[in-house]
Amino acid sequence: MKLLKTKAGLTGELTVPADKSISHRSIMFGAISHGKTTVHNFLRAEDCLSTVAVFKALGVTVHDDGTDIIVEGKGFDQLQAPNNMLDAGNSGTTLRLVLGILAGQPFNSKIAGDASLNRRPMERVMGPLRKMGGNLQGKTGGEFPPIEVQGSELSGITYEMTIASAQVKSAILFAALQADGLTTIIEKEKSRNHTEEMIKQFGGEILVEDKTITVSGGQKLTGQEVTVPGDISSAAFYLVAATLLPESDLRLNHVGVNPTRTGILDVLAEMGADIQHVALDKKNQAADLLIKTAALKGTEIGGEIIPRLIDELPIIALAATQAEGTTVIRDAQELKVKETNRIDATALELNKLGANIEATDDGMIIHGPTPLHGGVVDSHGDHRIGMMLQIAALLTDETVELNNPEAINISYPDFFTDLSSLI
Ligand code: SPQ
Repeated sequence: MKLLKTKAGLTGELTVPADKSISHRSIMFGAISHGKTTVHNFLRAEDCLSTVAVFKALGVTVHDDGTDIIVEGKGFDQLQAPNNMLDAGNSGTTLRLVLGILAGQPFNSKIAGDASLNRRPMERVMGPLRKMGGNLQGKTGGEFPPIEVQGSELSGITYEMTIASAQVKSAILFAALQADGLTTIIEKEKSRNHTEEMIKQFGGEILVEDKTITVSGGQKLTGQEVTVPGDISSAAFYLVAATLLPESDLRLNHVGVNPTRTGILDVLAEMGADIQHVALDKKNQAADLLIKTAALKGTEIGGEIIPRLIDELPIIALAATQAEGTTVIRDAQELKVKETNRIDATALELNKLGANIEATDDGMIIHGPTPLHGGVVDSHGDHRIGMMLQIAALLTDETVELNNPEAINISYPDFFTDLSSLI
């Protein structure tokens, strides 16, 4: 498809779609709790709908009343053996977190996803779950889906994480809630903490001391009302577009600003962006963001900040192509095992449009500023690469065509309509 163009900046205001990570978890916690959970502002995008379908297949009543999603939870004990293989679609979050739930169930199950998800590594989750007593096997004994799970009883463990991953941590936490005794997780770097926060929100107990998390098994959780804030990972595309385009004046309403997710705000501030927080909603960890055009300079990004902005690195790389000087991104090897290899895809596609990006083993070196020109680019079936390329297309007067744009429906089905309303 031909991508949207603009002659000026982004102006007006927008409420970005609901947070994907929190939407997934609201269904999962609703399902394992007792009583009704009502989810306000659920993200009705393909990934989160995969989570809904998985829990329906496990016998949970989930319905959409047109405004809210209602989950009728009956606790871990009432999940039922699925009749068929569970389908996580394109969603790594669904597959990995559900493995933590399935590992402690008395029944056998099997789960897989689409071609992209079936190439993503699962040993990182299966390893710790096996240590807890889980019985999980990947395809032909390897680490890729379909994953077969035999019903097992779990025991608490102490686990020191070897990668910074909220999905691995969350899978262990779901297993820990069903295990005998205490489980302690020591994180490598602090990653998004929505699972920990929701254990508390649903009435459970969890102790978090810096990177050490302790939870006991056998807790009874109770259904809640959840309000999902806007997704900072979706807001990221507008933060960068409004910063780079001339004469922008944009307001993004009720964006989630949980500090484990706001690495992009820190990096853009360091690069010289003009982004203000107003109307803070402490209860839902959200704020309105006001963005004006600004000139950027290159920066260095690595270490503990990486998990706080991992999904935003492709759009940050685009920002760096327009910044004065060199930007170095390191410690981001995890980008290679997302929906596609996001290091290679970002460098390859942006270089087609005139950028100067070197892909490295754990990140990128971006030389800026480079004017961009037209061309034909590809999403590689990855929603975040597709949206980043649309923002790149706004930076040139020439035509940019995007192959495989439908990938964007994974997290943001209204992306093009929303963007059109601001240009
Ligand atoms: O669900 P999926 O496909 O893994 O989604 C992605 C994304 O870009 O939307 C990654 F591809 O986000 C992950 C994120 O990278 C969502 C997530 C979560 O909700 O717990 C955690 C991160 O993954 P990880 O592997 O670092 O734990």
